[in-house]
Order: sequence, then structure tokens, then C-alpha cells
Amino acid sequence: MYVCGITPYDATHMGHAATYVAFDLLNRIWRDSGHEVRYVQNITDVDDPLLIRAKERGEDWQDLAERQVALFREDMTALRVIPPDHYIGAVEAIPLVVDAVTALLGRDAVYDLSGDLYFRVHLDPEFGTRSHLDREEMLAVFAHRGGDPARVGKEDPLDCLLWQSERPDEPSWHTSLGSGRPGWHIECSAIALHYLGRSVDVQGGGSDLLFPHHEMGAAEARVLTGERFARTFVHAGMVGLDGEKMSKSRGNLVFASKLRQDGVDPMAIRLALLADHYRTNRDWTNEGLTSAQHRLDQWREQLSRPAGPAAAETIWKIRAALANDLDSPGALKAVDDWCSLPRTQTDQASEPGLISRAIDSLLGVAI
Ligand code: 5CA
Ligand code: ZN
Repeated sequence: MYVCGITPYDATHMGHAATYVAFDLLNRIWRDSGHEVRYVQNITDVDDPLLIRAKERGEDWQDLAERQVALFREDMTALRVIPPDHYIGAVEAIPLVVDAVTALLGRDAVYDLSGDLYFRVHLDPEFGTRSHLDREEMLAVFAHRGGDPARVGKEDPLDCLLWQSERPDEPSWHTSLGSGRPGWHIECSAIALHYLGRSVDVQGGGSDLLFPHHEMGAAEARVLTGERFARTFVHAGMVGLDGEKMSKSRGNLVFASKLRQDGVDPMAIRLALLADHYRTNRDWTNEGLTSAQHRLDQWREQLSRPAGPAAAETIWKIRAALANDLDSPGALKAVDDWCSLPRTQTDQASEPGLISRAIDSLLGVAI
């Protein structure tokens, strides 16, 4: 599984948290089913948005990235997200990107525009089959999400940047491709192909990455390997605040670290995120957090009793819900239902512990 990681500034907002908790559920249900999971994630630790933000704050871009990655990792630990096996920064992956672009050059998939190297997206016969957008839509979305369809001299407005030549006052690296830095999509395809082989079971991220990022990354990988890059593309819904997408540019962010500082139990944050299905676009609300806290209190109260009703059926309900496209609301309901079963003479001492362990391992909620 390859899940796109953060660009390290303004982490960890509740949109990020929701997306990584969703893929953590997938990781957990796979492990529970006996699969060996290999999980890789990147950090986009050099890119325009990071450099722009660092400049605005008058901070060194590397210091900003380092601080934000540390904060993100603390937040993920607090939320009990199982870390990836390989967590790879774009900067450390530059040699992988150079190798990948060199291989693409050998396939005639690259052209030079004033030192910048572009990928011919239509060399991938399956271009467009992941996002299902038509050309008009692609052009519109590309312009909004880091692309440059209007740049003069491109063979096709949709072609994407593989390598950006050195710009004044911007970081760059001396490589066989010239002095410059990696484009965005090739960062992820190069890392994924290197650490996971020629294809992955799941390529994941938020739905804002479907196009252009995942379409173009998959196209690059397809031209490199001749194989389908991901068996499945999985996209989490967007989390917003007050009806607007939560984003760094809109500035309507709720941070996991701030909630933790305010004394909110990270397990309540996690439960609030699990209360909705991962694919739904939704808002982060105070009411949602309050009801998650209430649910956590209920669970803790019931699970701290010396005995309880039989656990086995409930545990299978949790598994069945998660196996059904990560139906976390269904899984939470199974636990709620167990908590509200009447207590009787036949209650066994072992049962609350079994439920606790199932909640811990399957849902990542420590009781
Ligand atoms: N570094 C790139 C991916 S290679 C990136 O998109 N970084 S990010 O910091 O902007 O987002 C990190 C992850 O959180 C991505 O998977 C993204 O899709 C997801 N994400 C960003 N904003 C939201 C949101 N409001 N709701 C849900 N997920 C989000
Ligand atoms: Zn990515």
C-alpha cells in the first residue's frame, strides 16, 4: 500500500488525520486477515507550496519541514496510526527520481522546455482511466492543482513536470538531469516503484489527489514498467469546517496537536473521525467530537466491568463491517450494541477484555 504523505506545513489538520486514520483501518483489517502488509508513505519535503509558506513565515524551508514532520509523527502516534514501513522524503528520494526520469528519457517519454523536463502523459494508453475525467475537466482541475496547462511551448497542455530546472533563490540539486528539483508526481511513483515493486495493491490519499496526482503518477509508472501501477485507487473524502474544504490556503484548519494541547483525548478524536464513512465528504464539528467523547466514556464504563455478554459475535460484526469497504460507522455500532446489551447472570469475566482487544487492534482505539 502506498499512501501519499503530507507536504510538511500546517500539519496535522483534521483532514490529514481523517485520511491517515482511514488507511490505518485498511492496514489493520489486512493484518487481522493474516496478510503481510508493506506500507510506504512519502513526505513532499520540497515543493512550491512548502517553499512559499516558508518564505511567508520568514523561516528556513528545511526547518519548517523538519518541525512539521516531527509534529505529524507525534500526532499519528497519539492517534495510534501504525507507521509505514518506509517513510521517505522527496529530498532523500532525488536519486530515485533521477533514475526514473532517466528511464523515461530512454522511452522517449520526456521533452525539454528551457531546462524543465516534461512527461508526455498520452504515452500511457490508459491515461484518464483512473480519474474518468474528460479532457475539459482535466484541464480545469490541472490548473487548480499544481499543474501548468497554460505554459507556452508544451506539446500537450496536460503534460506534467518531471524535473524543474534551478530557479534563483530556490533549492536545487546537481544531478545528471542538470541542476534542479523533482516534480511532484514522479516523486511518488519513483518511491512507490522502488520500495513496493512494479505495482501496488492500493494507491491511497484524499480525493483531491485523484487528478492530476494519481492519474499522472500512475501514467508515469505505467510507461516505466508496462504494467498497471495500482490494482485499486482508494480515495478518502474531504473533511471541511463550516461547509468549506479544510485547507491550508483557506486557513480554516483544526489541528490535532491543538486539540491534544487543549486536553482532548486522542482516542475521542479518532472515534470522531471513525464515526463517518471514510469516503464521505464531511465537516469536522464540535458536536461530533463531543459525541465521540461520550461514546468513549460509555465504552470505557462498560468495558471496565468485571464481566459482560458474549463477545464473539460482536467481534465478527466489527470485522464484517470493516471488510465492507471500511464501514467504520457499522463497526462502532456493533460495539455500541454490545455495550447496551442487558447484563445477566450468564455474563463471563473474559468477555469485556476480548472486546477491548478487538477495539484496540481492529479500530485502533485504546480503551
Ligand atoms: N504531499 C501531497 C501528496 S504526495 C499532499 O497532498 N500533501 S497534503 O499535505 O496536502 O495532504 C496530505 C494528505 O491528506 C493527502 O492524502 C491529501 O489528499 C489529504 N488531505 C488534504 N486535505 C484534506 C482534507 N481537507 N480532507 C481529507 N484529506 C485531506
Ligand atoms: Zn503523492
